[in-house]
Amino acid sequence: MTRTFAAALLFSATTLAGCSSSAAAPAYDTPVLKVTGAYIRQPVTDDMAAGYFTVTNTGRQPDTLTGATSDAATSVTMHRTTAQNQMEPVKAFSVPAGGRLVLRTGGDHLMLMGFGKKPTVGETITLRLRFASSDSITVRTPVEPTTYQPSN
Ligand SMILES: [Cu+2]
Repeated sequence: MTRTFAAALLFSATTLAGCSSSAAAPAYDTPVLKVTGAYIRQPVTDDMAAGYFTVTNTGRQPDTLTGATSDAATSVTMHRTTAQNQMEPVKAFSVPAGGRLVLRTGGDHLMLMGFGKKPTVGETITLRLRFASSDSITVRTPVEPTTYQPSN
C-alpha cells in the first residue's frame, strides 16, 4: 500500500518535470518570418531608390525590423510616409505575431542611397533585413520600372 503510493507520487513528479521542461522553450513560441514581393524602383535620380516588400509572421511572437543593408547602396534607411505625404525616418517597423508588415508605395518603405552604380531595370540587388529576434533575412530584390505596381 505505502509502496504503491510512493510509486504514484514519483510518477506524477516525473510527469510534471517533463511538462515544465518542454514549456520552457517550445519551438513555435517565436516569430516565424517570410519575406515576399520584394522590389526596388529604378531610381529617378542617380542617388535615391525606394524598396518595398512584405514580411509575414506566422509565429506566435512579434518581431521588429530594426534595419537593412544592401550590396548596391551605402545607406539604407527606413521611412514612413506622413499624412502630409512627407517622408520621415523611423528606427523600426513592427511585425505583429500572426500578421504582416507591408512596405508599399505611398506608405512605409526602405530608402536606398549611395549607389556605386545606378541600379537599372532587369538587375537584381541584395537586401539584408535585420530583426530584433529573428536571424537576418537576405532577399534577392529585382529592380523594377518607376511605374511598376505589384499585382497584390
Ligand atoms: Cu523615403
